[in-house]
Amino acid sequence: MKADTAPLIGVIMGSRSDWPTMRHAADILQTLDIPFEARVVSAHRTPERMVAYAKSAREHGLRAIIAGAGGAAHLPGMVASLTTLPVLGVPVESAALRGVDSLHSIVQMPGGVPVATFAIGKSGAINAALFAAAMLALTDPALAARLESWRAAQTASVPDAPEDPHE
Ligand code: RP5
Repeated sequence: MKADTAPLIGVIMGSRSDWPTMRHAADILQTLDIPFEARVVSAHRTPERMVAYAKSAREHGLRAIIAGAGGAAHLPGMVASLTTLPVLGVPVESAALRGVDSLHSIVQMPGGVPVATFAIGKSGAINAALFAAAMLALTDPALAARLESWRAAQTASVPDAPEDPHE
């Protein structure tokens, strides 16, 4: 994003190893021209960075936080415990348990501290960004139009046959 554009969405992740998944969220935000920032913020390895980030997120101008983590994926829930901004959790696919551990860690929040939880991996990252866009579009008609165009282009890109008859 342009350096002079204040971010509206924070894309955070527990490790640089999560970036191949979380970059799909960043790509969607970029495509829809939504200002965002991407940061590594680990619940376990950098807990004080996590607390500072979550506590300052609203005054920093963020409207929502997309948080991805894998394995013992406490980041989205811990961030949600520290802010009332919407937190969108993305379970990153782990090597040992293929992300089912991440999904269960993120989705099973106690009543009172919500995390909107998406699918494991790339689809979850894409949909978290689209969901954040839909939230922002409620009060931004220009963004709503861009989101409509993105969906129309997706629809137009789907072929109606499984193979090209000319191949
Ligand atoms: C989690 O541990 C991260 O979100 C990541 O998905 C997982 C593994 O991290 P690395 O060991 O690859 O840094 O905190």
